Amino acid sequence: MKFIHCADAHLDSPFLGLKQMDAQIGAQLYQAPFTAFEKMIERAISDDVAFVLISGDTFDSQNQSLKVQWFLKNQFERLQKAQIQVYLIFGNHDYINDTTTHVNYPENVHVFGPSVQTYRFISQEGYKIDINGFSYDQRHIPTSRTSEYPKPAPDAKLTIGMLHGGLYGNGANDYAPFTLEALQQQGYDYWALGHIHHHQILSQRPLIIYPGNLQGRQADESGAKGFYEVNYDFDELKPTFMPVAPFQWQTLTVESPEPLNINAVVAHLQDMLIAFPRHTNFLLSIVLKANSVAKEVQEALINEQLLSILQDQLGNTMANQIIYPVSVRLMAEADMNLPEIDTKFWQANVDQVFNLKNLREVLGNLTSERFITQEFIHEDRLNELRKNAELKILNNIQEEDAD
Ligand SMILES: [Mn+2]
Repeated sequence: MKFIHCADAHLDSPFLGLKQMDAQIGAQLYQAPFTAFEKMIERAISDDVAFVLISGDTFDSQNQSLKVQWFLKNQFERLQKAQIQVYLIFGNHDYINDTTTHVNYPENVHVFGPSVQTYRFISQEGYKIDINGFSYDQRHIPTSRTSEYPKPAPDAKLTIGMLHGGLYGNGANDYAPFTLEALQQQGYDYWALGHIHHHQILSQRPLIIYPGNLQGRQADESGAKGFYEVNYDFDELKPTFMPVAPFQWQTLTVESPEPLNINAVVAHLQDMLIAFPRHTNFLLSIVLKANSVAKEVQEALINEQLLSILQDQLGNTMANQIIYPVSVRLMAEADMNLPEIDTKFWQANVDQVFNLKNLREVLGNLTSERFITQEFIHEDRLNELRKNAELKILNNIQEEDAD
């Protein structure tokens, strides 16, 4: 018997913050989470799995759009035809509210409510499998919910817990926090987690697994994305990671001993791309690391011509594969060649100038728009602003030196 465990599909993600992206590639990227989900469904059918566990954040937004609901209904109907069950919890992104659920899902879909509940699945062989879980009914769940999960039933062959949440760590955790020990001591065989977008096996016995998202949404969600297919021979559980993301985010660092000019940047990148795998598309965050960077490259970084050039140059190198730069920046530690006194002054003051509070103040009333807050009140934007300011200062200093 097999089952699939996925999470964090984030269907209908707007993919914010991608500047000057080619419209066609942008459209494919928007479609990518849907494509990844369809690939997962195809795999479920071709491998004849017994059921699919979906551990939250299937929708990107708590306004579960009709478009996504209809898409899911169609996908779930494909599973229904193949007699595959679906167990679905909602997470902090798609938490249940009064306006949720307008589309009726087929009968093979079992949705968990806000209290922990149990669905029992009977395998073809007659084994009883219990699946426990709950859905978010609010954005934040600051208290642990693990104590609400029932002990395994004596007649159950296999017990699974579904949980959208985060490990207790250093800071606050508003997402149904749990400790590894609590999950391990529950007596379950498999914990189907969701919420963290990086796939990882937290524990082997019992298996406690984050499948990660089906498609990375931004540069820091790099690497392969997909789901786990779990083989169960009624003795042991064997999980296998299955990558399905049409696009993979990847950071590429261009290192050069010589001053980096435009020819060197392009040549280094083209060399690196030769070794790239061909099975998926790549969105590149390019980082330039060199002792010095030619002035025209610095200027092209500021006015973003460099990104345009690299998109033109690298975007069409491979047939049937997209390798597309989405950002290019200097490495933070890059030697800016600032006079020492200036560097000290800059570092002492930079945090007082470039912080989220100031950014919010600059944007004023605009921050009442949620999409503006999401797009601009962000560490990434602060870093960009800071880098651009550093480059402008650097350029002015060099011009002064030249005078
Ligand atoms: Mn989440």
